[in-house]
Amino acid sequence: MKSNSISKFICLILRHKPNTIGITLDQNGWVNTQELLNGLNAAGKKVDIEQLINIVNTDNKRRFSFNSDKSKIRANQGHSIPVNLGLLELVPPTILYHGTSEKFIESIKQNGIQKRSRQYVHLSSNIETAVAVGKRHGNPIVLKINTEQMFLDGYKFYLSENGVWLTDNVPYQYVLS
Ligand code: HQG
Repeated sequence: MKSNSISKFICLILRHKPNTIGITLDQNGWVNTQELLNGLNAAGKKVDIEQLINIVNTDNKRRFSFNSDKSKIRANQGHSIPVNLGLLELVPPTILYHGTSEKFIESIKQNGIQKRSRQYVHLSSNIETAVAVGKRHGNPIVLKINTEQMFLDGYKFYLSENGVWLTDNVPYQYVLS
């Protein structure tokens, strides 16, 4: 199978639907690497350990991590199932960006930026990433967030292993433009 489509499928398994291939994640989001490979192959997604290592090493957003001996693997962020990633709470940059679509703006004005089906609201430190994220949903809009003020007001921020900033929700009053 092509690496790109297998990588997307692994993303689905490790973030949202592990039971599609009959596996479960532990409470920290890890699954035994061999179990993942067995499940993928049984589901007709042919992949071996070398390919999997290659996917983890070359993924453009570093979406996955192995543990130190590669006996376990997990997604670095983006989950819709509840897992505890042991994320470090950090002081955010003064400004972060959220990419969304034009069609969500009215609702965001009313309700703030919500995590929807995921565990957190995803924010990025650069505009280009936010544009790309927004494009996934339609006509992209980039919201500039006053994360400095949010932090001063007690909101918590986490940085994932692959550099995505995460928070629980962003009330609209913190959107600068
Ligand atoms: C929007 C990708 C209506 C929100 C990216 C977003 C990211 C609202 C959509 C990661 C709303 C949820 C996550 C409200 C928020 N009313 N719509 N009140 N509040 N929304 O896919 O942030 O490539 O769950 O703006 O890079 O787009 O998969 O979240 O448009 O980091 O690794 O509801 O996924 O990473 O969409 O993307 P999503 P997201 P990967």
